Amino acid sequence: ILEQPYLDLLNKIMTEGHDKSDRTGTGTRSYFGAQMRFDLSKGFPLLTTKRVPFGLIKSELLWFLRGDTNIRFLLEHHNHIWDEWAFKNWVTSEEYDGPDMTDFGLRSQSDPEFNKIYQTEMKKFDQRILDDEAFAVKYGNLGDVYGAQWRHWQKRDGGFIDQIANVIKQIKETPDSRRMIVTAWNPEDVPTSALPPCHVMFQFYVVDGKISVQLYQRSGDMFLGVPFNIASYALLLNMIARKTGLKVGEFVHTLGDAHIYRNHFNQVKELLSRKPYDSPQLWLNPDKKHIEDFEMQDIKVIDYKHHGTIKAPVAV
Ligand code: UFP
Repeated sequence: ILEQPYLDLLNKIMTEGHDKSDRTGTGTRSYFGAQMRFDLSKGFPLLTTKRVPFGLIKSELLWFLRGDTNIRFLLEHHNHIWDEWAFKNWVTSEEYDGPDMTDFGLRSQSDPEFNKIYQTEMKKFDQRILDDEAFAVKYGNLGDVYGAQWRHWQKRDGGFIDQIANVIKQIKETPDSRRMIVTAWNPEDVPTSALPPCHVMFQFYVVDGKISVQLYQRSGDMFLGVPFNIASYALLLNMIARKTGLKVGEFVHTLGDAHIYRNHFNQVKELLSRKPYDSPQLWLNPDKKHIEDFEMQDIKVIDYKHHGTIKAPVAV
């Protein structure tokens, strides 16, 4: 069972984790320094014990790989996972003159009346990003998020570094290298960033014609975030393998603070009571090779058999 390491880690956190307060005020049970290994030659680690929306994972990864940091591309693909961050730029700007949106994240969860107003404002915002290019340039851009760090890391001398292109070159030319790393963590930006990178860095490793990747994730919401993160890096590794002509090896997922929010405990119990299915397979269009050429329809999971969705509140 490909997702077994994930299920085992949930179990370990529930039984051995420490109850701990956190930034969001929700409270978590947390375990520090955990590792899951997924052998990607066996299948694609999209969870089967609940439905994970793969379309969102695809469009987000394509967005990162394009070096795009504007939510417009995501909205064009009906992906709303980064909306709040751009919305915050807008509602805290001089130009915004709509209803008061102070603390919209918390209030939208606790106040149903406010939530309606918030949803309406968010819809208007999204539509304007799609319809009005100048508005999108101004308020849709998230600045230093993964797309920027991966593909155009700003240098002090004014130039930039394309870490993805560099690492692909290394994999091809010096596959034994122990320096094949992409990093997103920039200590200079952290104090001013709304969401410092969760996926801090990843490293590639090549042996016997197979390529593996290890991710260091500083903080993982095990129920909501981590299933996305697993699928995203598994997809990335498959694309890099395609590009470099190697077979896929393992995805090694290392976590710093691996936590389950207190208001996800019941959902976790439900998930752990379910019997996993065989994992799906990933299909990449055989005519595509370059990472930049992939589009949504070039990436599919096949034979994805899964249990139903389990809803859980997002901690903000
Ligand atoms: N989180 C994830 N995966 C991600 C992401 C966020 O699990 O890809 F962007 C979760 C981890 C944590 C919260 O629960 O979001 C971020 O909060 P903090 O910065 O305080 O760690």
